[in-house]
Amino acid sequence: MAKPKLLITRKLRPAVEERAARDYDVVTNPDDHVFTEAELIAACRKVDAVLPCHSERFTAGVIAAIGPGLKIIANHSVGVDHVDLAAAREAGVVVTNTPDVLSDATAEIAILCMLGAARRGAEGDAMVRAGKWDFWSPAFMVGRQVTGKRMGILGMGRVGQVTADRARGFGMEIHYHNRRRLPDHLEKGAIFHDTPESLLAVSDVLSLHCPATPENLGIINARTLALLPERAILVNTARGALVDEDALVDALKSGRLFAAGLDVFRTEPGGNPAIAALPNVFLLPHIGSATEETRDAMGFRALDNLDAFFAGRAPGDRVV
Ligand code: 8YV
Repeated sequence: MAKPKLLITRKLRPAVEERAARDYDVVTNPDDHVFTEAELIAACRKVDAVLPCHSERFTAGVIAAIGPGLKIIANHSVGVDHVDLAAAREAGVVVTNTPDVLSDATAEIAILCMLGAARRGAEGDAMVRAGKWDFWSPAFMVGRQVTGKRMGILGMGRVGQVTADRARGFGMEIHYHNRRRLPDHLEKGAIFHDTPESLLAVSDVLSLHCPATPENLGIINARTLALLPERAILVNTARGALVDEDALVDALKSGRLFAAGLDVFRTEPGGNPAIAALPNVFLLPHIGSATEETRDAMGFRALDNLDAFFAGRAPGDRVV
């Protein structure tokens, strides 16, 4: 039987590419560029399946233009906000993601962002590198300690839960808001808030872990930032679209917010120059899941979903 035709939109780990080439008739993107919409449509028209990252946007228009040949979008990401799920459902296209396997790596980055923001990591690093470290005093580069503070987790899914576990290591008191309250064995003593507002009011550090669903877009804005305790720290390793970046810049400039640690932005790649110009930010280029171990696991998980689908079984991580 002929192998199914699979488009892999971006460069993946060697072992993942090897396994894909063994089991599928693979079309790759040798120079690893972000496809234009037209390129994505043209490439997807020629295959049975696509294995994309969050950098490829499957809008309703794109899904309609691809037409009936494409059977499955097996994402190499846990987030699926780049796919119009209703349009995929309507078109009969199966959609899968890669949950669990990236929770540890992303929680590590959330803790890095928290500490980098709280302890002025970017400012200190830039100063030493630039040869501008010409002074020291006990009053110099004083940050905020996170040990013993309250950590608010907005969205207590898998990544939120692992981030909470890591923050417990700093003696932080964990608070969270989630659509549903977690059972005791997952809650582990964390304090549930039934609204985001109630959570924000107690969060010395607020870490975002909710998906960028339509109702969550801009959930961090001028109104909600004003609910945080004075001089709180915002951490975002989820999606840039959760935050009104103009309001964030205002809060960081005024000192209302002590600092922010951000791995994600509204515009990617690139970020936001107004945020990058501020001293009290610690910034990373969307690398939450970027470890060798996790990228291997994500690729294999996406292939597991494809294998199940083409063997006539239900893919384990079916979203649509
Ligand atoms: C990825 C992500 O960077 O999983 C997600 O939702 O944002 C990231 O893990 C990316 O899509 C890798 O393919």
